[in-house]
Amino acid sequence: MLERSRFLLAWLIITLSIVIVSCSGTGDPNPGPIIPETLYVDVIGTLPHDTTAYTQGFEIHDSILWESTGLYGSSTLRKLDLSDGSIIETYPLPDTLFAEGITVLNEKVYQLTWQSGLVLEWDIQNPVLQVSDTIDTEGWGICSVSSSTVVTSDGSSTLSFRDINSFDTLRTINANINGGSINLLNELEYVRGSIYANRYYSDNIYQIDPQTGNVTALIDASSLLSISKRINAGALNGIAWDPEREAFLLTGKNWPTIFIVTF
Ligand SMILES: [Ca+2]
Repeated sequence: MLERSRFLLAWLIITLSIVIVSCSGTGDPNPGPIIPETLYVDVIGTLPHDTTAYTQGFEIHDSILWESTGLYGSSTLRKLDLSDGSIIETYPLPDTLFAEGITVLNEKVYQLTWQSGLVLEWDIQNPVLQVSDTIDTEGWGICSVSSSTVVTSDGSSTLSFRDINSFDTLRTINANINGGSINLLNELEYVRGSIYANRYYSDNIYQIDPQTGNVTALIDASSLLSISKRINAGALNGIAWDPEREAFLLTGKNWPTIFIVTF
């Protein structure tokens, strides 16, 4: 009887030990997909926007809102008043160029073109069109991430980090959610260590880790434009960070409004 009790006690200890070990592992080796959080836009103000502006690039520098507008025959660089959205100056491009994204770096506006391979350059004090460089991809969006590096999009899920002096590609990342690529990335903005990209034909903005390409948040901006105002408006395309308001300015191609929002 004593032997049987000892055996049962040993069996109980071993069984409990197995249960404890199996419950106190170092973590589930396959935790499953990580779903980035969805954020929504909170509108804190609006500015009027020119409905003839086929917006391709949007960036604020020294309290000036710079805008690039596209299409052959009507592409421009524009200087807008950040307080009321009015146009201060318009700089037209040749009819053969289709303007795309812009970024301001080292007192110059760099402007991409869609399929010509040309990168344009404008001095912000005296904007006169100059060709800065060429790139071997389509030009869609651009933002500056340091004093020497810009990031460009080309309509795919690839974001290219480029040297500002040569526009040579230093490295690329693939924007993705759990390995699933997010293509059609268009206008870009770099804010506090994250790249924000809106996706063509959608009302989604993706917050992207510049090291890994992982999407860290999805911003649903579908509430911005009412159905009645969408009739003559195109896709959301335009993200500019306003450091004074600590807010994003969002607009789109031929939208009647610039929305001042927080996420
Ligand atoms: Ca931008």
